Amino acid sequence: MRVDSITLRKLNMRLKAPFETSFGTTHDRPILLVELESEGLTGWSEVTSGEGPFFNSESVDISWLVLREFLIPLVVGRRIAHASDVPQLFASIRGHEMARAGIETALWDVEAQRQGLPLWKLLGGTQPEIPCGVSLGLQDSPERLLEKVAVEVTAGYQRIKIKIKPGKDLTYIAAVRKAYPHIRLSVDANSAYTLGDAEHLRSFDDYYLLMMEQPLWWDDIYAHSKLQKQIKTVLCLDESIAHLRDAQTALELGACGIINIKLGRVGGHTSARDIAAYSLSKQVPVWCGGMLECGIGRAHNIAVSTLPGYSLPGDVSASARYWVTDVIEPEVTVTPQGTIRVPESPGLGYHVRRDLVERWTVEKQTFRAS
Ligand code: OSB
Ligand code: MG
Repeated sequence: MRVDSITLRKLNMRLKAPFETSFGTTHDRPILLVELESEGLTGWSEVTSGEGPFFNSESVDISWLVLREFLIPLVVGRRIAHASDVPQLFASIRGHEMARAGIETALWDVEAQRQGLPLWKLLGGTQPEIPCGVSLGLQDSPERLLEKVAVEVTAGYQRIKIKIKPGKDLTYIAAVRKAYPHIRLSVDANSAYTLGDAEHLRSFDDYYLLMMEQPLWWDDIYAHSKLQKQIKTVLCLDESIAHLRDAQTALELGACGIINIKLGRVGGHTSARDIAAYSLSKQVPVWCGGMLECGIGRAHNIAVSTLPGYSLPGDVSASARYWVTDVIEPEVTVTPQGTIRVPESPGLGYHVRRDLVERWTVEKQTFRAS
């Protein structure tokens, strides 16, 4: 596949409602899209960095700079046999997984189209229907949270994850568990606690949570291994896992019993697939996390979720939960059983609405081979 050109675009998209985590609130979501042209085909992807370096060290503007100055020059004009060869081309760049994933995943879309296959099948996916969960941001009161949970349980979602932080944890968890004794419930702290909170976190054991996601420092796997020894609730790592070696470290140290795989955070489909295969070999379940993506990132997440090892519902939910109008057609919808039926057409399997992409673009730059 010859990479003829790459176009970066920044879009401003407003979430239907603000999404609050322990590290901040997002309402206006800057969306960074990659459009990769190769021999008459167009691959699309979404760089999942946020508005600032709050989730990991990347941001939309930082990713744009790394793409423009370092990553795009390595691929534009080049012939690349397989999208899975891209990580090796980027071996000289450290970090910036979300920026790297932007190019790699767009090329996977091209490769799937070339072969006339849906992307999920090219990746080795085996599940034509995937189980879905939702992630609920921090709420003003337990009552307000219960209203939100009711909506999602009624819609059929198979797992409810609630965001927590110190001061907004036990009373919220207890309220949801009391109202819903049988749902699959998990919590996500986005690194809001320290090891000094171990005793407090142990009190969550009473609520038979499916998991507790990333309670401690974003970059500290060892600290999580110490916490895991002190609590019964299974830990899940999100922020701490940027590549396969992190997953190996985490499982060898006993730092978690579940891994959240985010395509951007781990650098793309090749890395995500390696982590899923490794986790499966260790009988550790994985699931696909979300970064408040528009339809393009959502479509890639759906493809990821079909792989062997994704045995828990992910944070991949309907477009309409976040967006008044999404940039893909059809929008992502969820069945009353809380599943997504995976598309069968080649590539991403969703049509990108260029009219909307153009209308919402606030910055654009195209790179061609010189
Ligand atoms: O930790 O999973 C997270 C959103 C932004 C940053 C971090 C996280 C999240 C979510 C959103 O939980 C999940 C989704 O996209 O539906
Ligand atoms: Mg998380």
